[in-house]
Amino acid sequence: MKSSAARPRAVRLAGLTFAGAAVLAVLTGCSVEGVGKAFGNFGWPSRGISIQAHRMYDLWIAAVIAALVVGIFVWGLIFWCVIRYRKRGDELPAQTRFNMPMEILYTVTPVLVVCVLFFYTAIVQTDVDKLKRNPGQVVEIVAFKWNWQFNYRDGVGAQAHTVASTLGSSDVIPLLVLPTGKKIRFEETSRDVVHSFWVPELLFKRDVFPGSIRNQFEVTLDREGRYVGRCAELCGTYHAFMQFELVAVSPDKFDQFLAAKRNGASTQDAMAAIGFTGAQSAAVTTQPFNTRRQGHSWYQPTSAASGSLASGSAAGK
Ligand SMILES: [Cu+2]
Repeated sequence: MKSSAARPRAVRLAGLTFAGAAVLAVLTGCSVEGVGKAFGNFGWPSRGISIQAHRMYDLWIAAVIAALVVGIFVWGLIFWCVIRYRKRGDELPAQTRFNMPMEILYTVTPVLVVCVLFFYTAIVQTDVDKLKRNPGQVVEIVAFKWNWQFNYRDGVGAQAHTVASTLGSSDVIPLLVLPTGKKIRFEETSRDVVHSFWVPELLFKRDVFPGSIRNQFEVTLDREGRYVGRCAELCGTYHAFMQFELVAVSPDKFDQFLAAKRNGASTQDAMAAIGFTGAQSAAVTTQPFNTRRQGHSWYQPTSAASGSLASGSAAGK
């Protein structure tokens, strides 16, 4: 039987638990996005430009909020114990060995926390990895040392045909023009070594393997714009030169772009046909690196700032 003195403490503990739950309810009542924005995304790079990226973002923000609620509750208990049971004299307090309910509580609770985190992670991961039987657009990503080729396909799988294609070179950054609002299937293959297809704003990258392995993934873009893409696997000397640009446009504009490409237009002309004229018809988020790797193309000391790091790195771009 518990003593009557233990009851107020139990009531207080229950009160704290209730307060923690109330804070959680208030926080989850607000939009996850709103809370995330207010706190600098809690270290997450951005909300991304695809529906899949938003789900990963929401998982991260919600996990941090839950961790903070648990953390604040535990810190509260710690400080409460520190103050409530601080040393008041030389008399040794009552020595206890263990408390079975407490032992069970602090074993079961972390297991529950891990289970909840695992549950939601598995749901989001399955969702992000999900492939549709009939995606809205299929694009084959061909990586090679050291550039990219993007093939617009007429179906899924290696047996489908390429209907239009964009090839990058040392002088021209390849543009990957894609529609918003459609599930886009990426099918990856490499001509030589392992590369990695990465658009930071998608919050996603997947390795590109040579041989028979054909990695796939799908995204649904929901924000028009132009975003830099990179190779994220150290693939050799000019790995850093493997840049491309993702151009997300409306479905109507994409159809016009693809029609122009199918009629034999260059990517730049097809871009001009959907309103990206002049300098806008080429990449705007990145530019080709200087491939002439001679001393003077990397480092040109100026008379004004001779030998400074700033002038050296500017010359190297
Ligand atoms: Cu690469």
